[in-house]
Amino acid sequence: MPKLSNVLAVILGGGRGARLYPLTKLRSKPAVPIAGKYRLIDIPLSNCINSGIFRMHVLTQFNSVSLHRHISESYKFDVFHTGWVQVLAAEQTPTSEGWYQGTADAVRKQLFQIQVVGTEHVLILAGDHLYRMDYAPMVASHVASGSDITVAVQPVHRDEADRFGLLKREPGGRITSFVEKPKTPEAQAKMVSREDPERPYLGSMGIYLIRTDVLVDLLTSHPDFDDFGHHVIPYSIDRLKVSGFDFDGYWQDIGTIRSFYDVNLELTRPDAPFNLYDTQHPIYTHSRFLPGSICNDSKLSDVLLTEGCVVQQAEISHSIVGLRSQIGRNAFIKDSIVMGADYYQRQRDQAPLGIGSDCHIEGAILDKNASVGAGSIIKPFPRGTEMDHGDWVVQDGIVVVPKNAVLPAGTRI
Ligand code: ADQ
Ligand code: ADP
Repeated sequence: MPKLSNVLAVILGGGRGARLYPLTKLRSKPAVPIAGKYRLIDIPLSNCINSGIFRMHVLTQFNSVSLHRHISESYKFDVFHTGWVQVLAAEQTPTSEGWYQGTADAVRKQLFQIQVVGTEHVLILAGDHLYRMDYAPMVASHVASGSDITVAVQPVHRDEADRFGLLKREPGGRITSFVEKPKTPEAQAKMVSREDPERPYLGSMGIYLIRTDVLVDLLTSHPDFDDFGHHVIPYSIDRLKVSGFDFDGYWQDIGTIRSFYDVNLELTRPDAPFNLYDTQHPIYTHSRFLPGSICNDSKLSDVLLTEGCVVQQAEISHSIVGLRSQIGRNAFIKDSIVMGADYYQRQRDQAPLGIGSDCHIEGAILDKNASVGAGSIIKPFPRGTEMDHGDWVVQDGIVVVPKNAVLPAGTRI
């Protein structure tokens, strides 16, 4: 087995985060809360730690205070350990103007920081995927096959061909053709490579293991390559040894409000495809020392209830109830993500945190520290509806109440 200490992980923490707006209004994408108590960044960081990769860079556009605080307070390696997690935010330097232009440009702008670590390989990961993966077999396959680049691959459903980089492989695993998100039926038909009519394509998971010298050479000699999927991978397949590594576990892209909503709510079922209760491969996060949750005279079914909540005479189904949530009497909550709060009480003259009494909340995402006044009603819109009301937003039919928002009593959405 090759040594995992020879691999540096580089996690792409997101561009403008437009597809997850307004969850990204006040924070960078990696800091978006998931499953009631974690943040998106905890997923790839935990996978790295559980795989034995202890050096991680997180590239992000926003020098977000909450991301820095989360990482520095949650990922403290002990003095006998050489690991670290470093946030590298887009910055102006003498040689570059700033803002990352795309995934490859983000890596290019931090090449110096990547090279100084001195590992032989760089593992490039996305910051918006939910999956549990041991990267060690991928590293072993990459080294054994002598590949310059190894791409993690999964079968792709016939309806999703335009969302992925599709590829074809020869029997030894080498990738022979690659098309980034083909839009036309003709272009998609050319990429069929599997017998299964439901999942006829093989797609890139956007996870790349690259020899460091190859990465440096590719990005410095092609300053116009801004994106891995559009530029680096298609260019490399004819000129370098690029292989596909099969990953058959659960894996979901959560880059849009709709996929974020669906994937979170799937976690409310005891047989959820992503297992948060795997003690061998835990998902790490900030340890908060919160008390247990109190549920008083309430009815809960398919609810992922986290710590520090107070639920009073409420009826909640198929929902996530995040940290420190306070839910008032006679509230009805269905198909919703309630992210909870950073604290229990606001200043004395401000609206109380949480969901007031007699509220009806359905098909919504309530970001942290939201205050929903008593008797408010929120119902979902038809799929595809987009609206920006200011105090709340509708994305693909899902009502999103932004962080710190205050909805007065009797609000109707
Ligand atoms: P997408 O996921 O659509 O496709 P992209 O939007 O480039 O690709 O995002 C990849 C990752 O990089 C995401 O985690 C994103 O947040 C992050 N990212 C994007 N722009 C960034 C920037 N400027 N700075 C920092 N991080 C940034 C990719 C591949 C496809 C593949 C899918 C699988 O291009 O070939 O099939 O992933 O999901
Ligand atoms: P979360 O539950 O969102 O992970 P934390 O448990 O880290 O948040 O902290 C809860 C809140 O307490 C933070 O959002 C922030 O408002 C405040 N907080 C925590 N640590 C600090 C700190 N070091 N400095 C200032 N505020 C902090």
